[in-house]
Amino acid sequence: MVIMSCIDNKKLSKKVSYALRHAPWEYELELDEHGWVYISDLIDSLKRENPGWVDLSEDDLLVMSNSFDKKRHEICGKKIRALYGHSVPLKLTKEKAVPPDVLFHGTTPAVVNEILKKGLSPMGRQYVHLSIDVDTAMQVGGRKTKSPILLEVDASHANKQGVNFYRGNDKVWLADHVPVEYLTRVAK
Ligand code: HQG
Repeated sequence: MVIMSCIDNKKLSKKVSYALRHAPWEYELELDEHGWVYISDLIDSLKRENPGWVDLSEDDLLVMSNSFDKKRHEICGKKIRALYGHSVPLKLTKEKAVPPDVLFHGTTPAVVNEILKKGLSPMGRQYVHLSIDVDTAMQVGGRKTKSPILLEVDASHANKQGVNFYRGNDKVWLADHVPVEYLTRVAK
């Protein structure tokens, strides 16, 4: 027998990202220093908030987190965390990692000149978000403009000269700040 789940994975993913990236306190959750919370606590809170999710289970979260090309959440044992995107006040501890030689950042015409003066800053989030390839970067920029601007990041030199990088998922890398000397605007 095939059991059909009526969970809207996109809606659930957005809610989980909101709780784990931006406002855990609204869900009576406290992130540990690496961003983890107990899945059972998250589920209890989501059930209380949304009558349509009274039967929400750990399996539903697992299915949701595996149902997108973009891996936003990680589940390990009894815990879940967002892999990137955080804006909570206490900065999460991430392990430094050696990035690919080149990374990309998609942005908007409105802010590109500012970035080319001051470098890439995290703005409303804890880390700058970088993409592993051009297509991903253009999609990220395309969330905000019809004409995304592509920046190439010389991650290899930046890293050798002391800029810290951290792994987000297989397509997203994070950094604290990327100085302008490592950025090149690419015509696209
Ligand atoms: C810009 C989504 C002015 C930066 C995406 C960007 C990504 C500056 C904006 C992830 C600046 C911040 C993150 C400076 C950077 N002056 N503007 N010095 N430095 N900026 O949304 O990278 O689908 O916080 O170019 O796909 O756009 O939610 O970051 O335009 O992976 O999973 O400031 O969020 O993932 O915007 O996107 P954001 P982002 P999800």
